This record gives sequence, C-alpha cells and structure tokens, in this order.
Amino acid sequence: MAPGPCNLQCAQYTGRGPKLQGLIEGPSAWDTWGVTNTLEPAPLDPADRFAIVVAEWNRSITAKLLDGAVETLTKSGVAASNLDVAWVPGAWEIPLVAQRFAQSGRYAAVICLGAVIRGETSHDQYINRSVSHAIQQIALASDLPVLFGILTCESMEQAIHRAGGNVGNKGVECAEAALAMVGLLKNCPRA
Ligand code: RBF
Repeated sequence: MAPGPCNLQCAQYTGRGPKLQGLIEGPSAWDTWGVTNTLEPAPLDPADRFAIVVAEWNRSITAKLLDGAVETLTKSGVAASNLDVAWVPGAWEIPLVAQRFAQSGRYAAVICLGAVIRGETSHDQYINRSVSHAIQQIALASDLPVLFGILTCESMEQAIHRAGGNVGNKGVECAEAALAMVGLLKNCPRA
C-alpha cells in the first residue's frame, strides 16, 4: 500500500515512532472531512546530494547508525557518489561540520549521527542540550533539513538497542526522515 494518511481503510501503519494500540485508532478527522490540501512530497531527484556527519566517540554504536543511514539512502535511490560522510571526534564537534555542509549549498539534507551516553558526571547534559539546539539552529538558518540522529542514552545497553537492536536503528529512521523532508520541502512554499 502506498504511503499516505492512515485511516481505517489503511491496512498498514504509516506513521513514525511507536504505534499506539487501542483507543486512539480509527479514522482521523482531517482525513474524513475532505481536507485535500495536504502537501505531497516530491520524488527524490537523482541529483540530490546528502551529507552525513558522524561522531567517532562510541564508534561501535555510531558505525551501526551510519550503516543504517547509508543503506536506507542508497536503497531509496541516492547514488553512493552523492553521499558524503565526515567523521568528527565527538558529538560536540558535529554542529560545526554540519554547518559547513549546510551552508555550502551542495546538499539537500545533512544527517547528524552520534551516541552520547550518560556517565558519572553531567557531561552528557551539556553536550546534548547544546548540540541539539545548535542542530536545530543550523537547519533554520540554512533552510535545510539537518537531521538529529544523536542517541542520548542512559546506558550502553540502551544505545545498542537503538543501533540495530530491538528498538530499531535510529540511523535508518533519521535517513527516512531526511528523505521525507527533502521531498516535502520541494513542495513547500518559499518566501
Ligand atoms: N562524545 C560523544 O559523542 N558521546 C559521549 O558520550 C561523550 N562523552 C564524553 C564524556 C566526557 C567526560 C568528555 C570529556 C567528552 C565526551 N565526549 C563524548 C566527547 C565530546 O563530544 C567532544 O568530542 C570532546 O569533549 C572534545 O571537544
């Protein structure tokens, strides 16, 4: 079934994030009231380039996120030659390189991948707060999707679960979100 709005006729859940069971299921109002001005994403342009900034810190985790992102992009039709990857020392260094990529005008989207794991000190909080804020600022300032694929985990176990384990691969989800945003922005009005 083609991706699209989910209602009772929809056999398959097409949302992102966890699917809620029970009460919340059923046709959604916007879908049944004849609201038709829903922006559709444009198809991928084979010329679209993607940049990935990935942190070396916790590389055993971040390499898995990278694998997931690269596989998702290439399976969706992004040529390997249109995919640039930059490794940075840690999550703290991601925004500066993401900003360079975003400002270059060469890319349709910039994907940021990292794994910050809580330690004995509050270091993780400083990194997470600052980096998440910076990434959003870069996206808004450059008018480009800059994706937040940085795990912010309480433990290594949580990170393993999110890097191809039983909670999926957040690199895959991040690449899917990048593709969705690139398509959607092409059909969004500009100033
Ligand atoms: N970088 C990460 O990407 N994930 C981490 O979990 C992480 N933990 C750190 C903990 C401490 C105490 C320090 C000093 C750095 C940590 N970093 C981590 C590295 C950080 O992102 C950055 O590369 C360095 O602080 C150098 O600017």
